[in-house]
Order: sequence, then C-alpha cells, then structure tokens
Amino acid sequence: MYYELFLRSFADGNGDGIGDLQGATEKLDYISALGMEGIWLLPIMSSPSYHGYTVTDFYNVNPIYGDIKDLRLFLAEAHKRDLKVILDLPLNHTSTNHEWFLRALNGERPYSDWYLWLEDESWLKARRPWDKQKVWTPIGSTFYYSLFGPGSPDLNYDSESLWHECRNILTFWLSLGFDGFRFDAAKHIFDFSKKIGNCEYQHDRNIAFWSDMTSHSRKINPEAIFVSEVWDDWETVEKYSSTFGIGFNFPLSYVIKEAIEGRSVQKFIDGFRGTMPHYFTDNRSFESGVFLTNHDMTRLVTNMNGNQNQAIFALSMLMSVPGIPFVFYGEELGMEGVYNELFNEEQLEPFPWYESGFGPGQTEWKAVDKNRPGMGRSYEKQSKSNESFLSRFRKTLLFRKERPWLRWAKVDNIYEKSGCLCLELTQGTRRISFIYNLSDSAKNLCIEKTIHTLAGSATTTDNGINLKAWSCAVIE
Ligand code: ACG
Repeated sequence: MYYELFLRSFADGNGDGIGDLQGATEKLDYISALGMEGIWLLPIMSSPSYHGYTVTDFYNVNPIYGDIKDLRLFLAEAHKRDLKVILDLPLNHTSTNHEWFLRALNGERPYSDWYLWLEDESWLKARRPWDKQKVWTPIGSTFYYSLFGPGSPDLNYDSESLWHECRNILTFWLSLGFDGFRFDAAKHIFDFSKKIGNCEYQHDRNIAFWSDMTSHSRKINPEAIFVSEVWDDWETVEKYSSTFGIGFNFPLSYVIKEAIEGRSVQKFIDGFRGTMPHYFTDNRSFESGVFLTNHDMTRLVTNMNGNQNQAIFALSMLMSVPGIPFVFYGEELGMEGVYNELFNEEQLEPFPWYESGFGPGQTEWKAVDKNRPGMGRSYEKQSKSNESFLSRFRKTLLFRKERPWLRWAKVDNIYEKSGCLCLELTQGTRRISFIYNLSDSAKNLCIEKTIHTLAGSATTTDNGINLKAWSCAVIE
C-alpha cells in the first residue's frame, strides 16, 4: 500500500510555511503507522510551478523542498521504516524555463532537436484528444508543441541523444536511493504525428521507449519498481502495464465510485470483470495500482457528496481487491476538494495537523477553503477519537496491511446475492469472501459462517445476518 505525498502541502521542516523533505522526514512514523509499505513522492525537482510537473533541472531538488542531503536523509529514514519511495518523473516535457528550452530558442544543438517546432501551418488545427485544447504555442516567429499547455513544451523523442539523457536522469535518482518511479504521462511520449499533422497516440513507440528506460533502470537496481500513468480505457492501460510491472488502474477507480453512486451491484460486477481480468487467472504479467482518487481528481469525501460512510465503504472495496492500493494524502482525514486545474487546486490543500490551523510543521503555502480550521478535520482532533473518520480509515487500511497476500489473490467468484455484491478471493490455501451492501437499506442474508465487518455494521439473525446500509462483511 502506497501513500501519494505532495510535499508542499504535507509538513514544513524549516518554518517557511512550505512543506519540505525535512518536514516529511519528521512525519514518516505517521505514514508508517497508517500501514503503508511505500510512498509515491510527487515531483520534487527544480520547477517554477507549485505542482512540480514542469521541470527546470532534472538533476536537482527544488531548493524550497531542501537539498540532496535532505533527500538522502529522507530516503534513509524511510528505508529504516521499511518504506519504499518512488519518484514521480515527468519526462514528457520540461518547463519553458529549462536551460534546454532556452538554449533551443537560441538554435543550439542538440537542444533545438529536443523539442517539436511547427513545420506546417496545417498542424495548428491539432487539438488535445480529450478536451480539444490547442497544442501549439507561439513564440517569436515559430510555435512549439505543448500538449499540457504553454508552460510545458513537449520533449521530442525522435532524438536519440535525448534518450541517452533520460537514461542519465534515471541513473541519477536511482543512485540516490529511490526504489523506482511513477512515470508521468506515459502514453504521451509520442503523441503527435507529423504524417497526419495531428495528435495521435503512437502506443508501440511509447512502449519501446519505456521498455528501454525500464531495462536501463533494472541494470542499476534489479528490484526497481515502476508505475505507469496511462489515464485511458482498460485496453490501453493493459497495453503498457507489463512493461512497467505496475499500471495505475484508472478504469477501476471509476467502476468503484460509479457503482456506489449508482447503487448498482451489476454495474460493479460488469465493471470489475472488465478492468481486473488479469486477477481472474493465476498467471499475470503485471499488477494493478488500484486507487480511488489522486491529485488530478476530486477528493473522495467530496466525490461521495460528503457522505463519510460511503467514503469508508469505498475504501473497504479498495482494501479488498487484489493489486497494490494507493491512497492520496489527506484522504485519511476526509479532506474535501473539487478538482480544478490551475485555478485554486482545492484538491491539494495543506494537510491540517492542528485544529487551530497553525502550529509547528503546519504548511501555509496556500489559503485553505474546503479544509478550514475548526471543522474537526485536523489530525490533532481526529487522532483523539476512536470514532473519527481517521480512526475508521486507519482501521480499514490496517485490515489490508495484515493481509499482504491479497495483493496477489485470484478472484474466484463475483456475484450478486440478496441484493448484495459478493467477492471471493483465494491465494494458495487462503480464501476470503467479502459481502458489500452498496445500498441505503439493510439487507438480510442467509449465512451460517461467522462474519466480521470491514465497513459499517451487521447483526446476526436466526438464519444469517442483517447487513446494514453501506456495510461490508468479511468471511475468512
Ligand atoms: C499527469 C499528471 C498531472 C500533470 C501532468 C502533466 C500529467 O498526473 O498532474 O499535470 O505533467 C491527461 C494525461 C495525464 C495527465 C492528465 C492531467 N496527468 O493523459 O497524463 O491529463 C481523459 C484522457 C486522459 C487525460 C484525462 C484528463 O484520456 O489522457 O489525462 O482525460 O482528465 C475515462 C476515460 C479516460 C479519460 C477520463 C477522464 O476514464 O477512459 O480516457 O481521461 O475518463 O475524462 C500537471 C498539473 C496540471 C498542469 C500540468 C502542466 O497537475 O495542473 O496543467 O502539469
């Protein structure tokens, strides 16, 4: 189970109100106590942006987060707690302030080959596949290709020397002690076709690139961990996953949230079969990185319209399916926030350590709106109650931590029974069953076996159990 950590919002070590490596190091016991086996660290390289996905130096830590020494300490302390750390690496583009781009603008080789420049006016008609945004940005007398907006000129991987540079970047961070990478925008390495003068995903070329980069990395660390970010339908996600070993299962995150919203057992069954086919067999060439939300999405409790019981129920589903679960920082406190891009980014608000909103280590880099002081959302307040959302969330996480074998489990059966969803998993001699009531009313089920609950509650009846609304029963 991994914790998705946004340094800037997490914990401040030097009193400047901006989260940093020193602050995060001081909170590693907190992350470990959640039952985590690892951390996905959002980009920490030098960058002019708050999100860090537009890099100005691939070989350095953003000075506001600390320096290489702070990073080495963070990694050493994480490893002392058996926490792996994977680094989010955005290789698809750079910042416009990267030295490479500035030297490219001066016509210096090889840098001018490392970006894509307009060669034909007809290319200007190209639009981003998912939201039809323009993809060419004017500069001087030319245009550069920038899929993620004017601040992020795409790198041109037709250039061999750029592949060589990427291998050096991977070597650098692995040699510092990272256990692997989350590769950003993995399907976008080759996503503009000069032949058709428009955006076109060239999946085979993308996979050839990533195969080269992951093989290079495995020469440095044979145990290196790679997670691919391919935000697409299942067929596309599956295409990439075996090259990396772990593929984020975006489609499953929608299946869980939409089945809950629609209170539909059948929707879950159909969706689960369609997005986890590799877990219905024993032989699989990759694992799914399973999750409910990430930094590009609306937060869990907000997605559930503030219904904390449904949020814990959704988490119980995540904690019971095979694969490697990822949890976005702050979800454990029930933090709220609607996703919006480059506006107020309310899904990235400071982690509220104190109920007053202030105290040693509290980050204050941006105003908070959805997670204000005095709302009872803070760690300080919730850690004092066994009934708090945090306590319920942590209990659910620890259920998973105590059953690491679920990662590799095989799905034996998934079916509907008395209006509930039933999931049966096995792994070797182990077997476990989950019964989910994804409805607003209690359900009676004829079950002889003893159960315990992972979410909500149940009572025993003469011939079985009465499973309350938004509850999950476990037989093991
Ligand atoms: C990554 C990072 C993100 C970062 C960048 C750029 C990339 O997580 O934080 O932005 O470095 C696309 C890309 C992803 C990208 C997101 C933001 N995420 O593929 O790599 O945009 C559709 C498309 C997807 C698209 C998604 C966006 O298919 O390609 O993701 O929409 O919403 C169903 C469909 C599925 C569809 C979804 C949603 O599931 O099957 O295909 O996905 O519905 O409609 C960072 C900052 C940004 C900044 C940028 C420069 O976060 O704010 O602008 O850097």
